Amino acid sequence: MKQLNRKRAEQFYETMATIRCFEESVKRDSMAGEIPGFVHLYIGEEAIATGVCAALRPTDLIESTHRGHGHCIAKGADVNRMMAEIFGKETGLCAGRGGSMHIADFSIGMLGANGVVGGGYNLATGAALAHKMILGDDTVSVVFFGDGASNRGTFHEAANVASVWKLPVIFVNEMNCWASTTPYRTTTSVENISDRAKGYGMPGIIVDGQDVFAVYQAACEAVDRARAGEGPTLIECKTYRIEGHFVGDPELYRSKEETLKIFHDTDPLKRFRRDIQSMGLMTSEECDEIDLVCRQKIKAAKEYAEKCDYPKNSSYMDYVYADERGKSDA
Ligand SMILES: Cc1ncc(C[n+]2csc(CCOP(=O)(O)OP(=O)(O)O)c2C)c(N)n1
Ligand SMILES: [Mg+2]
Repeated sequence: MKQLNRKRAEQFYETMATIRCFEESVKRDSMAGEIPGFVHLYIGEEAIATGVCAALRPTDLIESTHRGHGHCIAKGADVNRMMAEIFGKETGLCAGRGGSMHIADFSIGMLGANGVVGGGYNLATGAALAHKMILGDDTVSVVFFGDGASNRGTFHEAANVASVWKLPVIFVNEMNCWASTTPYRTTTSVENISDRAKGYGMPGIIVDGQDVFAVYQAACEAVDRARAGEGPTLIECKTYRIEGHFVGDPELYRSKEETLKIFHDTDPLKRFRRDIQSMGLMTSEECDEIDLVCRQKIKAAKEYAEKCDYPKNSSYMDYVYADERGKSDA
């Protein structure tokens, strides 16, 4: 059983606050038309990426979704280069070619966000297979996925092979009650996504996704299991999608009042603040100080992204091929 000490509390709060500030900044800039392409925000779901990634080693791997900024930050991505990527700049983590939905940074084990819903399972499972069978180390691979994504065939294929071959994969479901405009109950055959684990012979765990420490504890157990060669675990984190599906979504399918009330009652940052204060681990002033540092960090990231250059037109073929065939002279 892990203990919540001051160092860990600070780390959790800072990661969640960084994600929140990052997303609020991206939301403003996307609404102002400064960001190309669709943006999907992680506001209200910060505890999941934070708790899971805190249970991992830097060398462990994650596969993310279209809603992936929080996963990148929690795994340790540089926020300046993330912001530059979202703005489409050459200094971005993928040289401005990927944007919000395709951020990757292999140097920190972030194998990629993914615009293809359900596109991450087989990449994460394949990476786990490679580490277990070829590289022969005890690296663990995590795939984040939504409730809607759990209905893709790729989930069922990956879960089956991961279980049969006892691969070190952790399936982390972000059960936020919505898949785009469709409510969970109208599209999904099971009461809980974790029920699906039974069909694949792996443990299926439900955790309160608004409680960062609960997520961390569940992730630590799944990581231990995976490293010990006992195979995959499915962790279902109950959360709620506070923002529209994408920035600019008119949200005609649900009431704003209801969403705001849920956020008011379940905001993972406010809740963690209350918890750590009542446990005497951090004061309100110390949390405010972290908030301030995060705001400054994200303001600097935005300034960095704005001043960087867009890729040159002549470089449009760069990175199209893995070898040098597509490389321009510029
Ligand atoms: C293969 C595929 N089908 C459909 C889409 C369109 N689409 C983008 S996000 C989304 C909903 C995903 O819902 P969920 O998996 O619950 O993730 P959430 O957005 O709630 O985080 C859909 C249908 C897509 N990008 N890829
Ligand atoms: Mg969803």
